[in-house]
Amino acid sequence: MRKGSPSHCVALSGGVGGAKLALGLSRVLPGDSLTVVCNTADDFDHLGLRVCPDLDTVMYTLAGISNRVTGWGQAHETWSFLEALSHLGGETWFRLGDRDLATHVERTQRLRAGETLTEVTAALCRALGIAARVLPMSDDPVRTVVLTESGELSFQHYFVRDACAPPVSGFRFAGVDTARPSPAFLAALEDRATAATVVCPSNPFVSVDPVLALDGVEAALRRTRGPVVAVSPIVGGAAIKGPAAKMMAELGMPVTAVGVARHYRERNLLDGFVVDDADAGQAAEIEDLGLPTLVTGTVMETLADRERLAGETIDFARGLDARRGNVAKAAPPERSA
Ligand code: FO1
Repeated sequence: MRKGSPSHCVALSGGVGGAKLALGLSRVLPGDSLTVVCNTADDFDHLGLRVCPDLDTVMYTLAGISNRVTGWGQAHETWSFLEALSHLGGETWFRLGDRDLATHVERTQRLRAGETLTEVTAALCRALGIAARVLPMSDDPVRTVVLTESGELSFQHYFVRDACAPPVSGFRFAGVDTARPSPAFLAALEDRATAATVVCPSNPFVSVDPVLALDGVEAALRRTRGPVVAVSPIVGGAAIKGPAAKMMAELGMPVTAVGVARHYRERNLLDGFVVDDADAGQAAEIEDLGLPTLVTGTVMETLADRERLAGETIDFARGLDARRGNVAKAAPPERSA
């Protein structure tokens, strides 16, 4: 799957951590050999505009215009719109920069004109000069609802307005029962040229699970020709960014790479798992779950880190039962109590 090879790779991604690995993958694979499927359950309508944070983080990262300090939004951003809105007494808890605003305006216009989110995203990617294919998980609305002690919160109210403070007891994905996965997403998984699927180091509960919850996705992942490997978002008992570790603790799970591996393995979705050197001591336990495990540096500070991890992850996937073909994956081991 190195440059020059015809093989294709599918990456499932949330925001920041996923986008970093997607960038690495985009740089070690030929331009048309990567499909990045983004969570859209963080999306919401704000100030009359459709905001798609994970799609935008991935797009901006692949286009080289992401804000590396915040992890979301664009670099070299200005805030005139927000300041003017504040002056008028408008809602400013969710910060839309001037450049970023153009994306939401253009997306909203196109959606209102009847384009699908897949079509709009393709147009935005073309305009930003992105070679990889970036897809929303669905063209239909799915919205994460966070279950907390004090009731249900919409995702952005939980995440941004309340700074992830309320303890969580679970999640539900409103709309997922009727939403269909993006046809291009399913086609990519079914494509015989797809040699590997990478679950990026994104939040398992609110970035990856919404994708997996779409009708037909788990079955397509079990059928896809190439191995499915996940990179742990938990390193040394903490999340690199975001509330994944806090959520695991609140849900009563061990805050470990093993905890993440179990979460996916129980659904029989993975063929391999990647953990950080800091968690090398957990590799044997993950292997005991039936998951071959690669131990390597997964913290992506530099571009070189992203490229190295991407290259190692696809080499690892390539080394996993490349002859599996359409044979169904083995059943997961019995759950331990
Ligand atoms: N995250 C914040 O913590 N504060 C913000 O004000 C904020 C604004 C924002 C604007 C556009 C956008 O695409 C993303 C934005 N995010 C912001 C990130 C967003 O909440 C994402 O859902 C999370 O990063 C989770 O992926």
